[in-house]
Amino acid sequence: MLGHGFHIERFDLIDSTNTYLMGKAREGAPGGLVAVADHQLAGRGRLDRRWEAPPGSSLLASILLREHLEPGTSHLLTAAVALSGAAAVERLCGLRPGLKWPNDLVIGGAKVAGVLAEADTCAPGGGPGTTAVVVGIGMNLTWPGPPGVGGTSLLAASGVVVDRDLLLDELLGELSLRLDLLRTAVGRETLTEDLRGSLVTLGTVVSVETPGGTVVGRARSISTAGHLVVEVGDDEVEIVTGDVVHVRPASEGQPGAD
Ligand code: BT5
Repeated sequence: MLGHGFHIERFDLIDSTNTYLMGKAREGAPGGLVAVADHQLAGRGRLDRRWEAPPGSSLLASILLREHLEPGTSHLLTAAVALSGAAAVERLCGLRPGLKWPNDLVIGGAKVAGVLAEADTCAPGGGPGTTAVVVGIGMNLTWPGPPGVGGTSLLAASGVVVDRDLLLDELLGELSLRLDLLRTAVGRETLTEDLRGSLVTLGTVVSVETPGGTVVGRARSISTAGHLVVEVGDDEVEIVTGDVVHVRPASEGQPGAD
């Protein structure tokens, strides 16, 4: 147990910290439960993708949250964890990762961490009107990710070998501040501004793979619901879910992989 109102369970080996905590949520476990593992056998990304990490190379953690969420604000939970991760890295490594919509932390365009949020509106427990949401984060400490995915590690980017438990402690301290912000309208506006200011995606030309096809245009903003607003010709397209597969500043003539 560390401070900040979180209760931490540690595992040498687990299938997935997200899967584990979702099971605990369905058993009625309280918000604030954290699972952290040295190694996952079935680490997950979005859309059934894999999150890979050799044993001991990464922060692999999930947090069960049971917040009263105003309609359309659930993306702020993902943002709160991502921003907390970035702030914790800045404190320990002296450099601040940017956020890449919708759920990556990047340094110099390379992915150093990914966030996965999963909700179960039927899970018992929690106060009236609260939803069980498990937010997981995988952050590369010493391994830059699998070949060919354009990843990096904190070690490669900053030269610092970050202690996993210290990083988790910093992240949870930052998160508890942001959970307080989530609980008021003014705080949510502050969080949204922080998100907008941290998103390296905004202002760049993006190609986004969406379920409905590829959208190419300039990323203009994030809607209050967390959707990416892309300017395509004279129109604005609001993207609910997708992968930014390609980003370049408008001033550059040639595309560059993000
Ligand atoms: C994510 O998904 O980026 C969310 C990753 C969340 C992982 C954490 S670990 C703790 C918790 N428990 C879990 O089971 N999951 C969470 P997505 O945007 O779908 O990105 C997945 C893609 O990132 C993969 O398809 C690979 O291309 C790439 N990838 C996999 N492992 C990586 C790594 N270590 N570093 C960089 N990229 C990676």
